[in-house]
Amino acid sequence: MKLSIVLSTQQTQFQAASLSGSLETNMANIASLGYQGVELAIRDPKLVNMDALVELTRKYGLEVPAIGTGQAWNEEGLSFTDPDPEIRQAAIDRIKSHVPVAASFNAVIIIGLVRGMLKPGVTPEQANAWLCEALQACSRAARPAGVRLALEPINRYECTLINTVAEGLDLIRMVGEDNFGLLLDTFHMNIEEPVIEKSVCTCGSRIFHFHVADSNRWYPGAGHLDFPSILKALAATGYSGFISGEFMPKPDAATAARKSIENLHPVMNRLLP
Ligand code: LER
Ligand code: MN
Repeated sequence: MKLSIVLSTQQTQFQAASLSGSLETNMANIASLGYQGVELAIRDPKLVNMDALVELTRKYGLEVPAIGTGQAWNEEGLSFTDPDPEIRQAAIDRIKSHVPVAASFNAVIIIGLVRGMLKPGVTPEQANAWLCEALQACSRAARPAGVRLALEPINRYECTLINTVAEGLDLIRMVGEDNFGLLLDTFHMNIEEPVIEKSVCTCGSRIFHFHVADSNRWYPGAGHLDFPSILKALAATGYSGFISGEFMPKPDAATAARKSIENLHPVMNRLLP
């Protein structure tokens, strides 16, 4: 397991994007702190100079384990479950447009809030059916490039569809594509899961990516989550991917990024000597 941290390629309203601002300065800082990867939040691949981005990650020796896509919902309202079929199609097309980007980094595509929210007049059954169709279309489009998609169960206060790991696993069965799995986030799990370690274990090989923040959404170590126990459960599933820091920039972004790696490194070294 390796450590990465979330970085937005554009200005964003999302509060827990751990770092934002000048890409190059941030990548230099991330690498100098000892992170091996950077998770990139990209609203629209059309708006990003991919060659420059690939060059920057190479320059600082950073892998890109995952691409975040939630800004397409936050900032443009694109959603897999909107009653307007044009908006649903635009959301599917947007996620498909991330496939070449993800392939060039060997990254997973994160399905966060682009799943949408239940809108008035839409039943949960209808929303789930639209969600399933969209995920099948995107997973099938990603398969030839060897790209995987990871849906993140998001807590009930931020999202009305797929809040828990159990709901995520039901959706995986409905979608029926083996390049579709879950992204688990300790902040959301602390709100929704009765026992975080048990849910990690149940999800097993369907864990395609992992976010860490503490109970208060500050850096790990600033709240009351038991990271040694959670990461031990994660290691026991055979997960060998990245653990990605996604927390509030508190007390400031640089301190949070430094404290997170200072607190997690000893835990990981004990687990994987
Ligand atoms: C994104 O990874 C996340 O955790 C959500 O809170 C997005 O709103
Ligand atoms: Mn997350």
